[in-house]
Amino acid sequence: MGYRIVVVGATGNVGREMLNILDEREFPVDEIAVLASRRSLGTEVSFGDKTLKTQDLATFDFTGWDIALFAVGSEATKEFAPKAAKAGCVVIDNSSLYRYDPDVPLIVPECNASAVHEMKKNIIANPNCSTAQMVVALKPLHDRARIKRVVVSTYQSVSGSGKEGMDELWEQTKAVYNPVSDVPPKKYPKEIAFNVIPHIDVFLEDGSTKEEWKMVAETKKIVDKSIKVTATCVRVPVFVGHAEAINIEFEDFLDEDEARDILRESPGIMVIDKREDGGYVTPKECVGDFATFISRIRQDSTIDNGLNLWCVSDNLRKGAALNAVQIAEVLGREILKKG
Ligand code: 2RA
Repeated sequence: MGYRIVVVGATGNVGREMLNILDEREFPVDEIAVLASRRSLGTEVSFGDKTLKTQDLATFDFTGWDIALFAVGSEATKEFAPKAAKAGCVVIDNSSLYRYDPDVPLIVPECNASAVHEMKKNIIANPNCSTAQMVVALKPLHDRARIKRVVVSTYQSVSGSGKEGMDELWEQTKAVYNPVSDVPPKKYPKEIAFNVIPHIDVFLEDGSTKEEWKMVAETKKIVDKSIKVTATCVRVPVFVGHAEAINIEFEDFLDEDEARDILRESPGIMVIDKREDGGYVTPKECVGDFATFISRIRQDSTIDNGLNLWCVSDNLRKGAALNAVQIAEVLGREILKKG
């Protein structure tokens, strides 16, 4: 016996990946419903070798359904997630709405799977894409040598901001080779083609952006509230795949070779780390993979207990859809126990 699953926001980048990953990981699905806003009503989406027609989120009854994977914005989540949860359907939400709610566990299964037992609202939150891949790498190192401080610079692909972001990069790039057609910035504050933009989400009082604040707050909630994090989040002209340059300061010295061995043995991680041409992973190579790739592991000799590493992952997968499905797998094993 399997689960009755709902995918909310099934026509977006993340919703479609959720369907792909449910199928690829052979999640025990007895029945599946795909929901979309009225605007996308009736759109067909693939689930394995099936084609499903989207139903109207506004009128859908979640009663009798086991798990709802939400891949819609905070506004729609705010309206419909409580309804689903009240109807007895566990919500796994990819928006930022519930991530900082003390009554809602924020989960990356490789780090804190047991937090599923802390659910108080029948809702579980999925972390921000840039956080998810980073904490997969931090957790095993923190368990070995306790992390004091993390300095991270991200190189985030345009798929993080949805189809519009991808379309803008595509149109602006074409326009560079076809001067007659000018494509002014719309989704982003400045041109993204052949450029990088040090601004994701809104600016906060202290001069950081909300995307950077998310990495700080979520790392503390998922791994350890004592870890100090400072982030600079940058949008880059890449379609899919986030990359991060991570500098870590530990309480105790951790040798680079031991760090490499720990990461090699850790769940969800693939270490590709050779000090030669091409001995590292780039975003282009991570697309479609489940792994969080780690390269460029090396001591930071400017401080006593420092380490640098390079972290790359498919932001639509580990950064969103895969992590959500992995939470559903834990939920099934630990709580719902069907399937
Ligand atoms: C981004 N992390 O990359 C944000 C939302 N997915 O745009």
